[in-house]
Amino acid sequence: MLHPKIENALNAQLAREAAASSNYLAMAVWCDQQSLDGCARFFYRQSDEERMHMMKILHYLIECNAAAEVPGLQKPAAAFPNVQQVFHAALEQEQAVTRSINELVELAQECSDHSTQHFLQWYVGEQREEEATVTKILDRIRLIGDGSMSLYYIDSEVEKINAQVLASETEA
Ligand code: OFO
Repeated sequence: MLHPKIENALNAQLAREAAASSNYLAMAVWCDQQSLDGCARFFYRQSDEERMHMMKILHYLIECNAAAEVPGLQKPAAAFPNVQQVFHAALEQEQAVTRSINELVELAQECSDHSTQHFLQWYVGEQREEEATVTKILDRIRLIGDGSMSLYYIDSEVEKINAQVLASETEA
């Protein structure tokens, strides 16, 4: 049986993952509408991943015989000034999720909940990878600069990073 504090915190995290999925979907749509196909693919995949993160928590709560609440969603931001800002928003979102996962781990430690600590380790690793990937994309965007061909090169670089992420997921 989960401690009520853990049950509440996991439900809050479940809602954060759902919001992240919805935010990424809006980013994907924006990129798609700008014909940034590589960036759109990146965010569609991220949106699917965040939904999977949400579902993992949902199934964990059910497995633990705890309450699992399906969250309501706020309308995500749908307009962005440029592609750099989309990836900045993505990094900020990942950093916020990392903070909340770390707080959850600390709460599970305080409650001596070894099962939840073990469950959360997967998220700790996932957050490290996701922050690293978005940081790499922002570094490439900075290197490419904002010359006339920059959007084309940025999109091609993101497409390469998509291929690398997919290859590493297939290996795992
Ligand atoms: Fe990257 O947010 Fe889920 O865990």
